[in-house]
Amino acid sequence: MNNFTTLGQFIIEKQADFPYAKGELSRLLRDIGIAAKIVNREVNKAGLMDILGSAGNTNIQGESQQKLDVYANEQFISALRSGGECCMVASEENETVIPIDSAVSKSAKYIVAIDPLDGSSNIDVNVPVGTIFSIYRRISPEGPALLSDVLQKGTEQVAAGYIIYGSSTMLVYTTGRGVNGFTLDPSIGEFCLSHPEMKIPENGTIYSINEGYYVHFPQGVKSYIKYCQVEDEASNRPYTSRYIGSMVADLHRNLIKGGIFIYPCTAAAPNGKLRLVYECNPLSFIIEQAGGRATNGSTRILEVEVNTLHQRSPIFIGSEQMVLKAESFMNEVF
Ligand code: AHM
Ligand code: MG
Repeated sequence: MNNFTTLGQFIIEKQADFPYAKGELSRLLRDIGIAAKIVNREVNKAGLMDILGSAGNTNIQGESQQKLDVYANEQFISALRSGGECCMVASEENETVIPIDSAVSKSAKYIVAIDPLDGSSNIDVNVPVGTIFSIYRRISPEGPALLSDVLQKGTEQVAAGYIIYGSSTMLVYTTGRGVNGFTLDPSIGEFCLSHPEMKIPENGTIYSINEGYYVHFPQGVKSYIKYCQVEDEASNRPYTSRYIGSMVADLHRNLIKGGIFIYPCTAAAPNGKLRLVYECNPLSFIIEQAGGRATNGSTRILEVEVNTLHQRSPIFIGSEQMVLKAESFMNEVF
């Protein structure tokens, strides 16, 4: 018998860390894990099937939606609906929140914000894509959940995680007590603990940013990029540039190897591109729990006021020393 821990076993063992927990959060995480396996199956088949390609719709951000986005969105929502532990879902793919008012979910106390398939424009070229999720406890006392239940600051997250559909499929999550990573073993269909207590190196040599937009970046970002490219033996510069264009994959690599990911504001996108609620906050929670740092250039991402569901934010995230260095350039007066 192999000595491995499955995601299901791990979640149940960890429930003991929360003395008052009744198992609802554990069940919610388990539901997300099950939906992830279903989505993984379809993502793996993408190159073979007609499912590949644009569904012909555009999402509310005006971006063309791939069929797999729609599929993943449906799978996660339906898993959360039938699981009974979630009373409202907020998704990148839906303009407004999706209340779940089935008989079982009415009294459920958790809200899930999700980007069901991040980086989906990469699917047709076989580059890793990801799912990002964030879990909050509802704050409204009773009745149908309210929009304000999901517009909580990132510090209020109960759990967050991502799934990377890559050369292996992994689920990485935190409940605020460190970060653990599980790799899907396709032969048994289980996520197995492969990366216990993940820690991001305090410093690194990889910077990830879409340098194609260089001319549109704020001066602080331009100066930091130049800093990364200058030769300096003591600090291992020049650094390596790596940008997949699929945030989960870029972040996952940097989490393991050490690095910084930046999506700043640009002239055309004054608040950056990435969304606070279901992209920046969950990934920042994970990176902080792994010992890293995440800010918008000056303020901790998790403390940014959330006003709207699809709010965007610039982000500087990764190894603590690298993010601090980038911030120091952002704070310079030019
Ligand atoms: P999406 O949510 O529409 O897939 O967009 C998010 C993705 C991130 O995964 C990635 O880091 C970024 O967009 C890439 O954007 P760009 O092509 O502007 O560099
Ligand atoms: Mg996205």
